[in-house]
Amino acid sequence: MVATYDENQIQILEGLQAVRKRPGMYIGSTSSKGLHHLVYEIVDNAVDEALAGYCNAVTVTIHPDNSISVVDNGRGIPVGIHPQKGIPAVEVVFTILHAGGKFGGGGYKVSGGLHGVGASVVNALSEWLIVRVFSDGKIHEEKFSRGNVIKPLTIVGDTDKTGTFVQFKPDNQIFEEMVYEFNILRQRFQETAFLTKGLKIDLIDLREEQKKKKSFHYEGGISEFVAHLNKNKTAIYDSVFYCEGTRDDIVVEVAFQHNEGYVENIFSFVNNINTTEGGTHLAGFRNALTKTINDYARKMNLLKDTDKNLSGEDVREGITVIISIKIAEPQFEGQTKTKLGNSEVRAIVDSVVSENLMVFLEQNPQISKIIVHKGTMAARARDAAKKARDLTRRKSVLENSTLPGKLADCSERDPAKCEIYLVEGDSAGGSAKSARSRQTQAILPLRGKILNVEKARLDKMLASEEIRNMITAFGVGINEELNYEKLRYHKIILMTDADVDGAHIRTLLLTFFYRFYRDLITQGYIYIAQPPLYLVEKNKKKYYAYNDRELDTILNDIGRNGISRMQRYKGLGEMNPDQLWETTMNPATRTLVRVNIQDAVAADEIFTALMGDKVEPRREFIKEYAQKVTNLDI
Ligand code: 0RA
Repeated sequence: MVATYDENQIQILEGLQAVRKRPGMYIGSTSSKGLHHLVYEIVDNAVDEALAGYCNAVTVTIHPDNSISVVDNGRGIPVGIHPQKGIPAVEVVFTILHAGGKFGGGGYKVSGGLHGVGASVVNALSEWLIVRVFSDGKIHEEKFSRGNVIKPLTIVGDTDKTGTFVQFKPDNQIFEEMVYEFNILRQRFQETAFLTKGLKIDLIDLREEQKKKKSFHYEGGISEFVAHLNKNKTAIYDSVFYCEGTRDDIVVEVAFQHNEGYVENIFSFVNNINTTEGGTHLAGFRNALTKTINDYARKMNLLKDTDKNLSGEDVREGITVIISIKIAEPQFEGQTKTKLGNSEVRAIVDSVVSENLMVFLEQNPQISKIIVHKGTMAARARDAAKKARDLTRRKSVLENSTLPGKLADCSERDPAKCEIYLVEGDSAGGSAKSARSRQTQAILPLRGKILNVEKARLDKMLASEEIRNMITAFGVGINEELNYEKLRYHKIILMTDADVDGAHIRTLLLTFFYRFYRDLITQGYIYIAQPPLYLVEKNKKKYYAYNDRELDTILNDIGRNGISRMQRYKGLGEMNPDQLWETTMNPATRTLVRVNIQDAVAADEIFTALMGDKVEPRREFIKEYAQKVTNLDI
C-alpha cells in the first residue's frame, strides 16, 4: 500500500524538521548532556508504564556503536490505527511532537520541565531508530531514519511476551559528543529505581572487552534511597521514617533519617524530576516536621517549660530526606524551572507528614528522644553561633570597617561588574594583588587549608578566620541571615595551585559553597580559574599550555628545536604578576570554568565521600574515580 501524502504527513515532517533545526529547544543542548537526555526520554516512557502498574523490568544497553536500546515488559505501545491520524499509534508516538500522553491513559507522566518532550524528539535526532512491540502474540517492527519512516510497521515474528523494544543511534550531524558515559547513566537509573519502588532497571555496557552490568531494584523505594544517602554517614537511629498518602489525586511519599552530621540534605522530586529549587512540597514538609516534633516534645515533657521551641533548622540538623510527589499537572517555576508552584500541594504534604509522623514518634519513643535531643543540641549551638556572630559584628563596627583586612577590594561598586579571586596562599595572593585590574577585581588570599565544613557546626566554622573573611567579603550573610541580593561580586573565582593540595583546597571551598551557598552555584556565580601548567619559550615568544595535550600541540606547531625555556609551573607563586595577569586573570584572554551542579544527588555523594568522617568510602571513591581525580588535579 502506498501511503497517502496528506495534511497529517506534512505536519509530521514540519514538526520533526523543527526539532532538527533547533534541537536545543527540545533537549536543552547538543552536548554530552543532550546526548544523555535522549536515553532518559525513552526510559521515562517505560517508567510511566511501570507507574501505571503494567511493567516491572527495564533493560538499558549501551551498544559498541554507542547506540542505545531500551526494553520493557509492559503492555507494548499500541499498534492499532490511531482514529484521528490514520496511522498506527506507535508511529504517532515516534513521529508526532508531544504525542506522549495524548491518547487516553490518565495517570502521571514522569515528565515536566525539559523532560517529557517525547519519543518523537529522540527519533528526529537519531540517525536511525527501531521499535519492536511485543503484543497479541506478535512482534511488530517499524524503522525510522532522522524521523522519517523507512520501514512501515510490519509483523516480523511470533512471541509469547509483551513489551516494547526501542533502539536508536544519535545523529552525528546533530550531536557534538557521541560517546555515552556509563557513570552518568548509572547515577540516573539508580535514582529512577529508588523513586519507582519495585521496578528493576538493568544497565549493560557492551562497548568494552570487559562488559559491565549494574542492576537497580528497590522494594523499599525512597526509604532505601535515604539509607543509601546515609550509608557513608553515621545514622543516629536504625529505622528510616517513611510515609505515603494520597489526597485529591496527589500522591505523597516522604522518607527521612538523621545522621551524626550537621548538614541538612533534602532532595525533592515531582514526577521523578529533581526539584532542586524546592517549592510547595518542600515547604509543606518543613512545616510539618518542625510543628510535629515540637508538639510531641511538649506533650512528652522533653522540652523544659523555659525552653523555646526548636526551630526548623534545629530539627533539620543532620537530616537526610527524600520527598517524592506525583501530580497530574505540575507547575514548574524558578530560574531553572525546578521549583514546584502548585499552592494546594503545601497543605497536602503538611497533613500527610504531620499525621504519619506523630504516629511514628508515639510508636518509637526511643527514636523520638534521640531526634528531640539532637534538635536541642542544635538549638544550643545555634545560640552560641549567634553570640559569636554578634561579637564579630560588634567588633567590626568598632573597627569601623566590615571588610576583612586581608581583602584587596576593587573600586567598582556595581556587583555585576565585580569579581573576587580567592587565592591559595599569601605569596600567590601578593602576585594577584599586583597583577589585578583594581577597578573590577578584588583579591582575598586564603592561608592554608580551610576548615572542612562537613565536620563542623556553624559556631566552629565562624571561629575560622578564613571562613569569616569570605562571608564578610561576599556580603550575603549566612544561614538565617542569608540574603543573596547583597552579593558584592557576581564572579567568585577560585584560584588554587595545579597540584594535589590545590585540588584539596578547591574541594574544601566547593563543599563550603555547596553546603551554605548552594544558590551561588546554581545561579552560576562560582568559577574556577585555569592557570597554565607549562610555559614554553622560543625566539622570545611565550607559549602557555593548560594541560599535557596542549603542550604536545604547541611543541608540534612550533617545532622542538630552538626552545629556550620549558617550565612546568608547580604553583601560582612561580608566576610573576605579568604572567599571572596574562594567563589567568585578564578577562580578554583567560579561561574560566563555571561550576555547576549537574546532579545534586551525585554532588552530595561525592562531597560526603571526600569530606565525611568515614575513610573507606573516600578510598573507594578515589579508586573508582582515579582518572577523574587526576583530571581535577590538572
Ligand atoms: C498501552 C497504552 C498506552 C501506552 C502503552 C501501552 C505503552 C507505552 C510505552 C512506552 C514505552 N513502553 C511502553 N509500554 C506501553 C497509552 C497510554 C497513554 O498514553 O497514556
